[in-house]
Amino acid sequence: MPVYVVGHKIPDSDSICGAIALAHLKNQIGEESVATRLGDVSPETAFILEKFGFDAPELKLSYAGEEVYIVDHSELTQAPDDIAEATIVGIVDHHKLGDLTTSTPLECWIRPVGCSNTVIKMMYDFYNVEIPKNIAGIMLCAILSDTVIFKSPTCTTADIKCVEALAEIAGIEDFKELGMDMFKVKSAVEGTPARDLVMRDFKDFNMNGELVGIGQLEVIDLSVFDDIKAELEADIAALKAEGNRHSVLLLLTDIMKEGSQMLIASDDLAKIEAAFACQSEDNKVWLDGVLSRKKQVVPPLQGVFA
Ligand SMILES: [Mn+2]
Repeated sequence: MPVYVVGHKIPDSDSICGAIALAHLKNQIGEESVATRLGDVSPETAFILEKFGFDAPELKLSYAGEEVYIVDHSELTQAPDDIAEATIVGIVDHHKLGDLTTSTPLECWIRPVGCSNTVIKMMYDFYNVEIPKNIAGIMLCAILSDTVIFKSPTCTTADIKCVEALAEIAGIEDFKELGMDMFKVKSAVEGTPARDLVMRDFKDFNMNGELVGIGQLEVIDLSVFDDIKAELEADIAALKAEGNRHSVLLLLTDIMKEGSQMLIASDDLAKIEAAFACQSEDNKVWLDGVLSRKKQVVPPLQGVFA
């Protein structure tokens, strides 16, 4: 039976490209592996897969009785629903350590770098396996996406060196231009239903027993939201009312101005304001310099929920 290599729910490019890249590596070292996914691929990921000639990994939601290698998360809320009935054989990640646990020993590749694919490149180097051109291409794109073309505070020297090495393998001369092409795809939000945008890159976090959902849309100019911001605000309020979340936050990130407008729907607005030492207006606030959910948004929230 193969090991299924799977990223988080509502998969982003790191989760999809990472699953493909890691499954390839595992197959090369004699461990039969299949890349899978927990949801639809985003337009950005579709752009990457098409550019380098890959199909999306197989959609697979249930893993009971299977062996699983987890990519790009270690949170129960982001893992397959029946992960407790699966055997986790490994985790490759670059987020804070979550609440997944195991009953058997496992392999862990967790590093405080900008992208899981940077860690996967370290795994290729460790096993001395050559990275095929097209896999180097998708890994490079995932790193440019996660690090916002190196602008994110999560970006490290290791990520930059990794992109340079992968660009060499993939034969990509201007990787920054490729990065901008990806963010242009991400910025095409017109005509997409508000709920689809809210959920496009959405993660739930268990904050000391309270569920907090945080979505993020990274674009090259916030004016793309001018006509739909009211709909987005109404939708996060509706999403909160439908479920059991304490708060739903949506980050509208301007990658050129390097900051985010946060839309807030919360049972306790003052608590959210306290996390960021800010004053919101109409449930909105501009957070200058904030690009990273994992490094600049989740930790201060965790602080106020502790
Ligand atoms: Mn990632």
